[in-house]
Amino acid sequence: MRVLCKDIAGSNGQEVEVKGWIHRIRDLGGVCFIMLRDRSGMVQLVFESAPDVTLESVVSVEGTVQENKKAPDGYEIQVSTMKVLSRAAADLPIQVNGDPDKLGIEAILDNRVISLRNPKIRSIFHLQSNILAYFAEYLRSQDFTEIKSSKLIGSGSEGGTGLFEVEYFDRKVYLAQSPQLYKQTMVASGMERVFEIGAAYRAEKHDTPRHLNEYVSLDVEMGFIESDQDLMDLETGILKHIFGRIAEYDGSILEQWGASVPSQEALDHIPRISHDEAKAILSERLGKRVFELNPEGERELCEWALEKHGVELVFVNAFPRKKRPFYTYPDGMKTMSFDLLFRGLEITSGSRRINEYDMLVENIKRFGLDPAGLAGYLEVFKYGAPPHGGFAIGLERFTQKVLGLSSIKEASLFPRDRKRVAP
Ligand code: AMO
Repeated sequence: MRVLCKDIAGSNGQEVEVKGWIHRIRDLGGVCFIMLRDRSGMVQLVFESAPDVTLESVVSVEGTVQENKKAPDGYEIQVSTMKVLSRAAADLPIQVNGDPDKLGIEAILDNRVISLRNPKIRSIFHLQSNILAYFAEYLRSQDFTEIKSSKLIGSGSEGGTGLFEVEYFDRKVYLAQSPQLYKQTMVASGMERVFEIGAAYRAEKHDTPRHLNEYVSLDVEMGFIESDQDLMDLETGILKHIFGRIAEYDGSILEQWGASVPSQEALDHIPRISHDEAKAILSERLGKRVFELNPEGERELCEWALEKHGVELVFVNAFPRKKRPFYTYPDGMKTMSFDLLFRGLEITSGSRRINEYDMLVENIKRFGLDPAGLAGYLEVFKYGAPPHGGFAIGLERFTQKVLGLSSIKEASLFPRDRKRVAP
């Protein structure tokens, strides 16, 4: 019966079968060491002479476990038989068993699936899978229901960012920029508390280390809130849970990347400052008048938060009305909205929403939009919608910042940017 590489340790003298990929071959003449890799890790195989096999071939091996202090985990397998299940061609497009930093992002993405054979690169997506589980786990514990809304929409929700048009039989629809309007209506449906994990599409032309044209949005929407403060409380709870779980279960991945997560104590002290305060802090620190929060400002504000509050995150709220989408609840000339910055990057936007029909119609017009185009959404607010709000965390940005990846593209399995639609 097959055992995993990680389970070899301690089973001295046992006959085992392991299956996996050939990671490294070291032929010393008279003895040949091969590292075999499976999903759990690696084990050293010992042969009397070099077998006829290539790097990355898939094999099935039988042999006896032996203790050997010089072997990577203190144990190795003396091979009796090896079967090649799938022979790899010798011209590997990238080196799998080297340091991923030496490969370069374009080579990694051009050869995405082969690049994932490298355990360090693959670990990004094991962590991402866990982040999704921790996010859902916390929200379910708070009585949130998971929804899946359509990604084909009739009108945009996030003014200022482009839409991808899709031919839909005899008319045009768009790829969803966000599940925004659906998640709000689900609060009004009586669900009260919902979350969604799904793809979001942005037809933005920039090519930056923080933008994708398709990303995964972790969306939350909650009814019966008073203000954006309730939402920042909820997001703090989510982050404490996710970071706590990562620290508990994903230490080996953090170690591979030389990364760490904020402590539970630090997360109790995330500062909440207004957009005006943020600009004042930045003007003072940068020695020039700052009018808006740009990437340089986001980095500097996180430095400030770390110096003053001992935490690498900062909430910025009370953005001006014109800077936020039409659904955002106004508060004088400002709004009940916020962003969360983490290690120099915006990872979340959120707000209380307008839940009063007349106010919503008026605001839609104020933004130069046509209420008729949003009729289905608007109708919901005519018939009883609670005060509510929510936010969205970008999965790839979050992963990027947890592990310290230099580009967001490294945190997307199959990133889509202006040039890349394959693999
Ligand atoms: P916003 O447009 O700010 O807000 O997006 C929320 C979060 O999603 C991520 N994100 C992106 N990640 C990668 N590439 C992109 N092009 C990209 N655009 C956004 C970021 C960002 O903070 N409907 C609102 C959310 C809400 O109010 O509930 C919205 O979509 O991490």
